[in-house]
Amino acid sequence: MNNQKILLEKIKHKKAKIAIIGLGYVGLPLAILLAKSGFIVDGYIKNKKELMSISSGISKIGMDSDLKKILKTGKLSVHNIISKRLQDNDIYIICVPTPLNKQKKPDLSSLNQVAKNLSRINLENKLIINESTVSPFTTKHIFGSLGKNYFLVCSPERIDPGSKKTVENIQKLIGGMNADSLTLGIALYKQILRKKLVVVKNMEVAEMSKMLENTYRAVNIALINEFAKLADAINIDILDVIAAAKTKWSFRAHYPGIGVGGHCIPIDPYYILKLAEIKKIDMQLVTVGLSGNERMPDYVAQKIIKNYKKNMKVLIYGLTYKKNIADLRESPVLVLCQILKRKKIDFVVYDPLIGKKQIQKLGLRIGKLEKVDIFVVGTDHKELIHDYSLAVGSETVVVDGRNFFQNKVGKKVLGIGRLRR
Ligand code: SAJ
Repeated sequence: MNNQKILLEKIKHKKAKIAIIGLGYVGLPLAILLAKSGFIVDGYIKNKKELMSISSGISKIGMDSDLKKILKTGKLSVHNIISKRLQDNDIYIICVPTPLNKQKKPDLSSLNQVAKNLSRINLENKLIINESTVSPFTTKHIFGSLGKNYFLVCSPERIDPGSKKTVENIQKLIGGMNADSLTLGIALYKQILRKKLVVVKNMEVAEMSKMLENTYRAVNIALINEFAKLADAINIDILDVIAAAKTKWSFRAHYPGIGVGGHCIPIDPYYILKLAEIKKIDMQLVTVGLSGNERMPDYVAQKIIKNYKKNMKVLIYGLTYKKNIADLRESPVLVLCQILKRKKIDFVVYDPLIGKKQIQKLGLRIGKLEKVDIFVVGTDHKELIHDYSLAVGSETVVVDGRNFFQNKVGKKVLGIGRLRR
């Protein structure tokens, strides 16, 4: 039996030992799912503190009870990435971050570090799967020449933090370096995914699709933000307009807001812009869209500044990048806070999901839910529905950065593209 068949049999009988490199929003749910399905899974991370906390069943992504249960079975264990155990695995699923550096260029340092670790072991007859978000040809460039006779696929992650969509229920793409690699990748995911895999021609199609998916979302959010600003100027309610446009089959609704945060949408398009720059292809629609989104915190700040008088009490409610998850990464509300600080506007913040220590670490002052002069909706967590009445009095001006309020509250509600109420 040839090497590919040997690994295929191991996958089919759940005997393949799986390494998940990176145990964050992508890697940890995947590790738990694979372990629950019966595989032996080794999670690898480089941060010692995180390693200790995950090994004790504490995850920063709110999967503690699942994690504790699966750790008890012994099917999942957590190791340092430099552990010799790495060479005993058969399959390596890479789920490390691909952020931007200060110049908003791709930062592939985590991926390159993983490649270095893998290049030190004998990869013969093993399978590498890249789930990290990269632009076309990156998977091949970084993981395509680490040794002989190993297999390589790209299957970009499609996690949606905070939603009910869980890993096993999300349709995924997969593209292989060659047919044998693809067969192995499909066999593995078939063991855990409920949704049929979408097999694409090669790894580059998978990489480029992920870029298109998230750039499409970023640019469409930018478009609706621009329409919302015009709606503000002509006093038409943008939500009425979107509701009307949604009746057209080819219109996909996006909604204006205080800005675009998270580790995907505001980040991934810069990866495709870098490739376009190298290939001297003009993608200014993407560039202009991204900067339009990045200006939204300032658009909201202007509404606060216009209504602010010295010594007014200002409360910003909700700091995270989107509702109902405790994730501050790239949050536009933090950009708003910096703008208000620069304008010497005194404010306090309140977020039901973010602890006091974390808020203080951000250099922000925690406020109480009590009557204020200006109440700013930074993030519309589900708790807002009852929290707001503690802070919004009859004279409170509400600056609604998420168009949460459908009716008038306080003295007036200033939304983004909403009728002044
Ligand atoms: N946002 C808007 N208007 C919108 C939608 C989102 O301003 O109409 C803002 C959100 O407030 C947030 C940011 O954009 O600040 C990103 O929102 P998101 O809903 O796209 O949330 P993410 O970052 O968790 O996006 C994830 C992504 N998943 C992956 O990349 C694997 C993204 O591809 C998905 O489209 C998205 O989930 C989803 O909701 O499906």
